[in-house]
Amino acid sequence: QLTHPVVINTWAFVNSSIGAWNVLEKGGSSLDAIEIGASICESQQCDGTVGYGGSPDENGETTLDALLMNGKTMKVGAVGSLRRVKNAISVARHVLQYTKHSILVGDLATKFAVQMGFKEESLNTQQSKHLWMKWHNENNCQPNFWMDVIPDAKQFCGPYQPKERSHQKTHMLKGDRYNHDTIGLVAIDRNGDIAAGASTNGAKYKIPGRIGDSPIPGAGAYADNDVGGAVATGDGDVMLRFVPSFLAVEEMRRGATPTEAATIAVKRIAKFYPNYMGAVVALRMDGEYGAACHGLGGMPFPFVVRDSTMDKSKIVLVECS
Ligand code: SD4
Repeated sequence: QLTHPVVINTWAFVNSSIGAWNVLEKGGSSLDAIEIGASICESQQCDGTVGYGGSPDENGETTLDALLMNGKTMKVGAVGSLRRVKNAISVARHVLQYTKHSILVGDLATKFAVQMGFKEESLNTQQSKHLWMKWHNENNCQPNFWMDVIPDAKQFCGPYQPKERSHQKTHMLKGDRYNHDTIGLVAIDRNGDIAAGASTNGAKYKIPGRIGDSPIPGAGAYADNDVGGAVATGDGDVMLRFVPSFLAVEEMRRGATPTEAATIAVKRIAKFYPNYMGAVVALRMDGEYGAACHGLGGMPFPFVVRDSTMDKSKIVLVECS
């Protein structure tokens, strides 16, 4: 059955929408559209929170989380804490397509990626080094391995004792939306097949090894051809406990509109964590879409939509609870 393609994505990442739409318009699959859309954000380092060179961990390293889900086969491919490979969503695609597994993590995900032909290279940049250095300095740091890279590093001394793992405090700062900008996309192609996916470099100054919600099926993204799909963005440590993308899809299955479903998912989390920040975007198989958000410091949440009735990708703003 041929259908009208549509793609929605989190935040105002319009270039990803355009890339994904170009695939769908030519009759490409929703999986391809998600992969292309997310990889555009990865290479353009959207907001510094997707792709290489952003959100350094406590050791100063950027690592990547990504997930791709096929709503026709219910297959998933994901990578968590992927090191030294820039193309997280494409590695996730390889996990989905060429293995029987769903999630690979850390160095061994890197090894898999290299075996699949991906290039191994540092994900750190001058910008991520400076971000890390500033944070490290504010947290009473000592001379460290950046000394050869940043001569000023010599002046930062003292035993390095992270004060109450201070990334957690920064993470909750109201209005600090730049700590929370995962690209998440849901797309339906001409064959009526849905897919969803997400890609991020996670939370700044995280404990090395931490993964967020984005690579967890049902948390970062979820898709089911019978109903629709959803993606989530925000404070991943808290959000993943509620598998909000899965919840939004299940609410749509029970008859909720996409906006109602996203609202239910967002509010479920707020009941336990009133100070969290996050958003859920949902798409139903008939092309209807909606979103809801919580705690973005008074700012509305933007998401992008493109379907065949539009001549360009449209940014929609949602007021948060
Ligand atoms: C995480 N959810 O790792 C991600 C961060 C993010 O929009 O930006 N979400 O917690």
